[in-house]
Amino acid sequence: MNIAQVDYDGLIPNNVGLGQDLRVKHALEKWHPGYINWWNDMGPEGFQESLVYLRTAISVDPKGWAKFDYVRMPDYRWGVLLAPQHEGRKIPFGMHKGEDAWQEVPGEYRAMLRRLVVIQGDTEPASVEQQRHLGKTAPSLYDMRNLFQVNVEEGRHLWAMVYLLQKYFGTDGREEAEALLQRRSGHADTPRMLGAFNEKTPDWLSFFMFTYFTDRDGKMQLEALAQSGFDPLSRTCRFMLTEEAHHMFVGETGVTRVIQRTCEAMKQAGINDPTNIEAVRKLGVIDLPTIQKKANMHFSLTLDLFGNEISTNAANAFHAGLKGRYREDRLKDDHQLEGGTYPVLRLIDGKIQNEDSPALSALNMRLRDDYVVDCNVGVGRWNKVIAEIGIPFEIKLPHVAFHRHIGEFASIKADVSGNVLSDADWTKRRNEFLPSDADREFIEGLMQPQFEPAKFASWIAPPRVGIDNKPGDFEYVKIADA
Ligand code: BYC
Repeated sequence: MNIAQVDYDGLIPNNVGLGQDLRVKHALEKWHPGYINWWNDMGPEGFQESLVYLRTAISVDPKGWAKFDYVRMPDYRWGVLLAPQHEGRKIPFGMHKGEDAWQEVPGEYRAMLRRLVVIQGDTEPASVEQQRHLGKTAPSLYDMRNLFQVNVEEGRHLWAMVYLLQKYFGTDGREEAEALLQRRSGHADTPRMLGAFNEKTPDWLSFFMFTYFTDRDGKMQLEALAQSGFDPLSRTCRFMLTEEAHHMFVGETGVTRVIQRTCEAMKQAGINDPTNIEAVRKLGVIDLPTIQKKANMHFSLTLDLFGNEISTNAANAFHAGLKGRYREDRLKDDHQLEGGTYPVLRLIDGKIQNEDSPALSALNMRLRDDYVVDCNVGVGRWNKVIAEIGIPFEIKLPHVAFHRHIGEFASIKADVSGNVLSDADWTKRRNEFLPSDADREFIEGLMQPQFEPAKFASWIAPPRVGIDNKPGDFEYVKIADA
């Protein structure tokens, strides 16, 4: 079959020849009703009957893989799509470097690989669960559509991981696939696996920050897994990355539009002082210091997703050829890292300082460093918007030791500049750095739905261009009566 083309004939669109792979086809068809139940229970609340202008993947060819049309979300064609196989691909790093990439799971790495696939899979439905209430307060139909697009694609990413589990991991893979539908974000007894995916996404600024910061962790982790010597995982992640790019676009432009609206409203009202929070809030926009606090919160929660700075798990996964570095294929070294070192920020005698550590053990740190660089690019663009409108304020990413729950800095309290604070000082100053109850209440109060085409809530600017080049008054969601 033509791998770029997707077979839409069966229940599960795919480009992996499911029609000839009856065991896996049946396993996925058996899993399907549970998935639909999960989607109906935990997917976007109140809009399942609405028609949403969504893109659906019809090919894995980078030039034109998607088509746009109105779809009821439960009818979305979730499918299994892998990027094309590269003939003769070799394992690009670790002890097996240069050997043929694996087309089957190597027995000795089965448990490690399954754990990586399950953790990746678990984040996808978690984010849908976290965002399920947001449709009701969408600031426009454009934004509502983007939210739902992100949601259905996270659903598809779950399918991607479930396919790997069902095809390559036998009975335990099937059990893991079931368990992915059982855990729930924030549930006291059966929570999702990683911390940030059990937090609430209570409002749209959080949604934009989440898609900017946390989906970007998704990008980094997927890039690292796309290097995998286990070829089906690599190919799956490569295609997921093309979808992930839109999610980060939603986050980056979402925050940009919030910032732009705030600065424009301030200018118009003749307010130049960004710390005059009361006056700014009276304009029906979100003040810049509160936007900064939201960024502090989501950035720090996301840093926890990189695991411990020094990690044997990460070293083992690299050594085995299962999880590489960010864009391993573009790096110029021996790709084995046996003797190398990497500077790791650590807590030494109560002080935060760099220490050279074995490069293999420092791989989480290295990926996190690459992540911070990537985050700063968009932050620079946000600051350009503020500067162009002429408000004296800059968004800054907090220090990596700030507000951490995993790793070196979980045991201390630090301010946004990385100064270590006593518990008492932290308690006193916490609301300087993170959203307070009052900040949350203010933002919640602003979250009034705006469902008329071409209209936007008071606190966000319209986008510069529409989705799929649609005009400004396009009805991105045709809302069905509940
Ligand atoms: N929360 O050796 P360590 C995305 C555990 S986002 C709870 O440092 P490792 C998306 C760890 O499991 C990307 N527990 O761990 C975004 C280990 O426990 P065990 C998701 C944590 O393995 C938006 C122990 O602590 N993909 O796609 O080096 C929307 C020792 O830790 C946490 C991946 O993450 C935590 N934050 O690093 C939708 C890729 N951190 O096993 C989707 C797959 C650590 O000793 N995962 N622990 O009991 C991995 O590569 C790694 O497992 C991790 C952790 C980076 C997560």
